[in-house]
Amino acid sequence: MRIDVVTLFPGMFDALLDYGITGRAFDQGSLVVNTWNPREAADNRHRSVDDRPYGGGPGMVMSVAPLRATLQRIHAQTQQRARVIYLSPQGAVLNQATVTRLAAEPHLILLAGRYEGVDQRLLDRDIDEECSIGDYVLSGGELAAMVLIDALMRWQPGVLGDAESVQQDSFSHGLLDHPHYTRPACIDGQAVPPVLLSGDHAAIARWRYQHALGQTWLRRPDVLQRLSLQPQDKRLLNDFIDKFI
Ligand code: 9WO
Repeated sequence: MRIDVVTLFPGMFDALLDYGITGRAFDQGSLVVNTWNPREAADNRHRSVDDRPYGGGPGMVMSVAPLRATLQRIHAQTQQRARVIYLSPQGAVLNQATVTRLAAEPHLILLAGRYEGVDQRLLDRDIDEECSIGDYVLSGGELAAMVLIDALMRWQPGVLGDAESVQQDSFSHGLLDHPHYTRPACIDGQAVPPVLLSGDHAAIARWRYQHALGQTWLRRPDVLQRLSLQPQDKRLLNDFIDKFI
C-alpha cells in the first residue's frame, strides 16, 4: 500500500517510520508513506499556503492552488487515481468497517489541514471523502492521519507476526476486546481465570468470545445493538450476565 500525506509538518511522520507496526511495515515494503509539503508548490514569493477568510472572522484558510498543485503532482506519479481523504472534524467518524474498506485501496492520499480549514472549492473538487477520528477539534489533521495509517497497517499482509492477529482483533468482529492476563498466575491475591491455564484451546476461545460479548454489552451497548447476534451468542451473553454480573 502506498500512502501520500499532504502536510505542512512532514517531520511529524518520522515517528511512524521508527516505531511499532508501521516501522516493520516500512521495513517489509508493505507500506510506503511519502509526505508532501504544499509550501513546495506555492508559487508566490513568500511561499504562502494560507490567506484570510472571505467574509472576515478569526484564523486563516488554506488556499486552493498549492494544495491542488500538490495533489496533481501525486496523481501524476501513478496510473490508477488514488483516493483522496481529508482528515477533518466534519468527516464520518472512523470505524473498523471504514478501516477495512480503505485498507483494500492500493493508494491513498491523506490531506492533513491546518489553520481554520481548507478552501471549500478544494474540498468540493479534489477530495473523495472526509474522515474524522472523533468528535473533537485538534490543531491539525496530522495526528488523525497517523491514527488512520496505524489502523490501516494492521490489515497489510505480512505486517503482523501472526496473520490471524488482525482477524482476532476484537473490533474486527465488531466487539470490544476480551480481558488479557500474563504471568504471574496470582499476584496480590488476584488470580488468572483458571480456564486460561487449562490448555483447553476450545474452552479458552469460548471464554474469550464470551467476555468480548460481555464487555461490549457492559460498555458499548450501542455497538452490540448493531450486531445481529446468533442464538448461541445470545445464550453465551446471558450466561455471562448470570455468572459475572
Ligand atoms: C481552527 C479554528 C481557528 C479559529 C476559529 C475556529 C477554528 N476552527 C478550526 C479548525 O477546525 N481547524 C481544523 C484543524 C481545520 C481542519 C484541520 N484541523 C483539524 C483536523 N483539527 N481537528 C481535526 C480532526 C481531524 C480528524 N478527526 C478529528 C479532528
